[in-house]
Amino acid sequence: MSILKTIQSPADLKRLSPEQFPALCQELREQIIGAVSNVGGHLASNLGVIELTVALHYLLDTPKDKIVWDTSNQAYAHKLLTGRREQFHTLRQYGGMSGFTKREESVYDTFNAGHAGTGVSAAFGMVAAREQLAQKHKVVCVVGDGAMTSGMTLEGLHHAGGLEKDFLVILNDNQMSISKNVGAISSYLNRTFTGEFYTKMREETGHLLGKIPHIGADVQKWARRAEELAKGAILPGLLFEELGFRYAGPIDGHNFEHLLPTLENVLKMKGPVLLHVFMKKGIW
Ligand SMILES: Cc1ncc(C[n+]2csc(CCOP(=O)(O)OP(=O)(O)O)c2C)c(N)n1
Repeated sequence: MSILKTIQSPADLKRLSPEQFPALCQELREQIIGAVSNVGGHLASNLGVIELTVALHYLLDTPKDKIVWDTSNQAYAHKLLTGRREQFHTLRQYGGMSGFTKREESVYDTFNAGHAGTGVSAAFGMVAAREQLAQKHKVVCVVGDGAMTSGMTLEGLHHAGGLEKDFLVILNDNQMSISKNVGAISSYLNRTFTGEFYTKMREETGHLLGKIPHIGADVQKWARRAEELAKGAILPGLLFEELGFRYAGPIDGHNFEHLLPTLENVLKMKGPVLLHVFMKKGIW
């Protein structure tokens, strides 16, 4: 029985148990591949953010809480979970659904995007409006590593980091723009550790330390502290910390056991926070 067909809005998603999410993600992938095979579109970017999209709509209270998808070439799963499954076959066709987010199309689409690099500034505008109106909702911007190299993204981070209002930026780091990412920020992000290497190292060290009788658990605790310090030195958090953001992550963007608790935590944090998530473009 299809899980996706039972979801008319994120309220239905909240009724599922997280154990059902992998099966739901599989259905989302099948729908997206089916539609893109017919009409073309941004296949790889969309397959890469499916777990993140499910986790965000599960934890946030959209449309009251706002999600801004930078460029919005990766919003197909967002569209499928927000009441547009039945029109999905009209994607990118005359008179049909847009391939990008479009406010005229849905209350869940917060910004008419298409140009890369506009998301952080647009989302921070929504943060500023919220503060003016003394409202309480959350604002989350998902921005790719390609768009992170855009001047407007850096202006947005600079502005948000200086004003210290609650704002979550999620860096969707798949090490790819439309083709391989280039330039200084891209090499900075990838300089020393890839997410896979880092996660593996952390798991293996923890596992080995835990095996040492009597002292294993204590050593593990200290190793975790040392790891936090080392992370600051070897991972790219420093750039964002210097811009006034608290840096969290990196985490595996395809693993709900990492995604859900981490997102839950960062959504509770005060001030500007950047969560670094590693994704694989085109993952099936
Ligand atoms: C200003 C601008 N330049 C180029 C493009 C073409 N374009 C569409 S998607 C994309 C890749 C963006 O990469 P990234 O931000 O890493 O997001 P991903 O697709 O990897 O999730 C580009 C360059 C665009 N939409 N806007």
